Amino acid sequence: MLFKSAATLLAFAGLVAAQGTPSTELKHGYANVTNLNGDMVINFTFDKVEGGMNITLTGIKGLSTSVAIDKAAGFQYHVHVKPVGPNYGCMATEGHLNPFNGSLPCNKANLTACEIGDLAGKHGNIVPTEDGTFPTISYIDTQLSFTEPANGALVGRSIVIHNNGTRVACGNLVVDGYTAPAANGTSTGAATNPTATGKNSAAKLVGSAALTGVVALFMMAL
Ligand SMILES: *[C@@H]1O[C@H](CO)[C@@H](O)[C@H](O)[C@H]1NC(C)=O
Ligand SMILES: *[C@@H]1O[C@H](CO)[C@@H](O)[C@H](O)[C@H]1NC(C)=O
Ligand SMILES: *[C@@H]1O[C@H](CO)[C@@H](O)[C@H](O)[C@H]1NC(C)=O
Ligand SMILES: *[C@@H]1O[C@H](CO)[C@@H](O)[C@H](O)[C@H]1NC(C)=O
Ligand SMILES: *[C@@H]1O[C@H](CO)[C@@H](O)[C@H](O)[C@H]1NC(C)=O
Ligand SMILES: *[C@@H]1O[C@H](CO)[C@@H](O)[C@H](O)[C@H]1NC(C)=O
Ligand SMILES: CC(=O)N[C@H]1CO[C@H](CO)[C@@H](O)[C@@H]1O
Ligand SMILES: [Cu+2]
Repeated sequence: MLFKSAATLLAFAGLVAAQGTPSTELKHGYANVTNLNGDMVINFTFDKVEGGMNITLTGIKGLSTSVAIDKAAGFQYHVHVKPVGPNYGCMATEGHLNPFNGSLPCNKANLTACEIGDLAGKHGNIVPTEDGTFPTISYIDTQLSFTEPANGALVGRSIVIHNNGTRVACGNLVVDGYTAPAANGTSTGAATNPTATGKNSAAKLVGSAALTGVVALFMMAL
């Protein structure tokens, strides 16, 4: 019991340090996450609330047992550091949002040890259903912010959905009041390659060079 409280306190202290001064301007965002055909879809909304970010997944379709290779673990999803690339290449999104060098798999009992962009690790994978539909999923994430920290903010990022290592759908995070760089993509493609949830400790907002090498080094299947 005592140990548990101590762990909670530590985690809380970590969060306070991580979040910094909250923005009073950016409050709402969304990500329209799809595959190429639009038959695999999750609509994400992000609302800044007291205590963190209210993340809601609606209109979920296409995440069915028939398309899932790994049916038991289901679909993982993360905030990735870069926007979706030309032709909606999900690989262009590079690795996970991970400014504090968290690790995989996420230990839910100690969120400070998780990658902050590891939404599925922190809040649960989406285990496929037979018809691929789900009721709305909603939770508060205590670590994510539109603006903080500068190298780990949500603006300019993307969301990627995986199954058994393959990137099956992706979409840019669009934040009201923040002008994202021009997107190159027009529709989302399932990645042809398994892989690639690299650690991105050096991630900066869009435009960071020198990242590719880091990602390549840390490539791992998920
Ligand atoms: C969101 O994705 C769905 C499915 O691909 C598409 O029908 C819809 O037009 C998209 N909306 C926006 C605003 O991109
Ligand atoms: C989070 O968003 C959902 C969907 O909009 C809403 O139903 C829920 O009340 C919100 N929760 C909080 C704590 O704001
Ligand atoms: C998903 O979001 C897009 C853009 O906001 C919207 O056009 C579309 O109707 C939404 N679909 C569902 C099923 O909620
Ligand atoms: C994360 O790791 C990188 C590379 O090893 C290091 O430069 C950076 O200071 C680390 N950041 C934190 C918050 O520990
Ligand atoms: C939680 O994780 C952090 C970062 O890895 C670590 O420093 C800390 O000791 C962990 N706390 C507990 C209670 O395990
Ligand atoms: C779009 O493509 C151009 C030309 O390849 C590139 O300079 C730019 O960085 C790309 N933008 C994004 C958001 O990927
Ligand atoms: C359940 C399942 O089919 N898992 C597969 C995931 O992908 C690896 C290759 O990366 C296969 O070896 C597994 O069988
Ligand atoms: Cu991912």
